[in-house]
Amino acid sequence: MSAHDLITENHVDGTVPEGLRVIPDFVDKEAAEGIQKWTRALMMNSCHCQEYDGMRYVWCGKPGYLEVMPKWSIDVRRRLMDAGVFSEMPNSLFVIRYQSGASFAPHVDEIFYGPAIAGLSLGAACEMPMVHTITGEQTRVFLPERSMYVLNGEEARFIWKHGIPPAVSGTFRGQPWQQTKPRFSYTFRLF
Ligand SMILES: O=C(O)CCC(=O)C(=O)O
Repeated sequence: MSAHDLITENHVDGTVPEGLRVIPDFVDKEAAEGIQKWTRALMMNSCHCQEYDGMRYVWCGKPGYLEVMPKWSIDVRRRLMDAGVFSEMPNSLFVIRYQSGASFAPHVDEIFYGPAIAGLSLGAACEMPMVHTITGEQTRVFLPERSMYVLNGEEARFIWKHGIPPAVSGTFRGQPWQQTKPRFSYTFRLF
């Protein structure tokens, strides 16, 4: 078992879908602050943003070219490529701000989004449950602030749904967590 497997297992309660990885501290505190500063400015400009059920979101790069990919993302995207998650630099970034209690229904990302999805979490921590589309088996995934999750490989990417429930607090492996600030997610794709 590699260190990577152990890291992921610490963040999963249940079966680990093949191709799921959770990498804590993917960005350091200083980088996280810079990214959040950029995000706050972007989110204030409402002509770039859309709203849905407590979520405010923006696509950067593909699709739509609402914004060019941000400068800070170059390092993150390069590291994802170097880690073998993507074959090239991801060309799409989907940024979401979740207000307290906002949720994203369980789903499998469309096939045209490519074989890998990677998501950075900033602000509040959350759980991202996964559900097997055939057996209904559920597994709990915990995403701390500054962690990166990766869904690639057939199982994690296409056989298990993922989503963000409206929970604002909970206990994961005996550790309580609570959202006292909004959560921001940054989803990278190559398509
Ligand atoms: O908030 C998240 O990290 C999940 C985002 C997501 O599921 C998606 O963009 O498809």
